[in-house]
Amino acid sequence: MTITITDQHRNQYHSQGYFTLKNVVPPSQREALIQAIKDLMERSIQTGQPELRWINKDERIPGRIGGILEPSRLQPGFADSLANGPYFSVAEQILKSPARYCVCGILAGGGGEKYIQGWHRDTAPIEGERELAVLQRNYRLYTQINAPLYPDRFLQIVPGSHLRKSSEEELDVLHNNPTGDLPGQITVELDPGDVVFYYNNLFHRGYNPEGELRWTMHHGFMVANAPIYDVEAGQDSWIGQEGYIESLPEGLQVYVQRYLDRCGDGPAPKIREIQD
Ligand SMILES: O=C(O)CCC(=O)C(=O)O
Repeated sequence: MTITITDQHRNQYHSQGYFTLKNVVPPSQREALIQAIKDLMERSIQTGQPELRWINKDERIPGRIGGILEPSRLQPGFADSLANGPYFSVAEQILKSPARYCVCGILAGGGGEKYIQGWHRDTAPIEGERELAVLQRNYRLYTQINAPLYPDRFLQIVPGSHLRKSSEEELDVLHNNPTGDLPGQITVELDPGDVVFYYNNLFHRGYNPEGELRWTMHHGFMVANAPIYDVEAGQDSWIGQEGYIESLPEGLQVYVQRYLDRCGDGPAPKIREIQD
């Protein structure tokens, strides 16, 4: 599916650090994903593989699931949704560059299990002399999405906090009460079919204090020619297996191949640092 983003989307992403596309994942794709998650759970229960973290196994309530393209967790529905959905092509428009696979997973929760993250930037320091330089460098390299299969009111963000140093007030909360409120915070309201694209160094957190049902796809995209950073390194151990890339739908192969093409021998640079 190809979606062309508008100047309004670009401007909002630049000034606020995110935008939402409403109703862009059709019901058929969402149903296929729900079935894929159910199949994965049954496989895990029947064979013991893959091991999943369960909130309640009897009620089939899984915890967060990472690495959904790894052979042990891969379901055709996961790969098809990435091949046919709007994710990579919109990420490329945001990054103004060819993109590559970086990470893919599912923010799963429910069963009353509380999920309250501390406020954070994923891949930048919250203070210090390199804070701004890392924020600016990584802004050009990476973007990510949440795409819910059920209504999702669990991502909180501070719009506009992504390309500036943390304020004194923010640092006070982060150091002394990291699960407290931040000035200007909002909840991103998503319904099935919606996708939020956001820069992961926007101050954000997952916040689901009642442990309500959540199955939300969560994927990250890197500029194709960026080095393989520490946070995504090592995935060539399965992407590089003979026949793996060819087993994926054609529309996904190129993005995963680009990951492999960037793998080298040296140590992966640290994404939270600027190398001198
Ligand atoms: O739960 C969410 O929506 C955000 C997840 C997140 O920020 C993280 O895992 O770093």
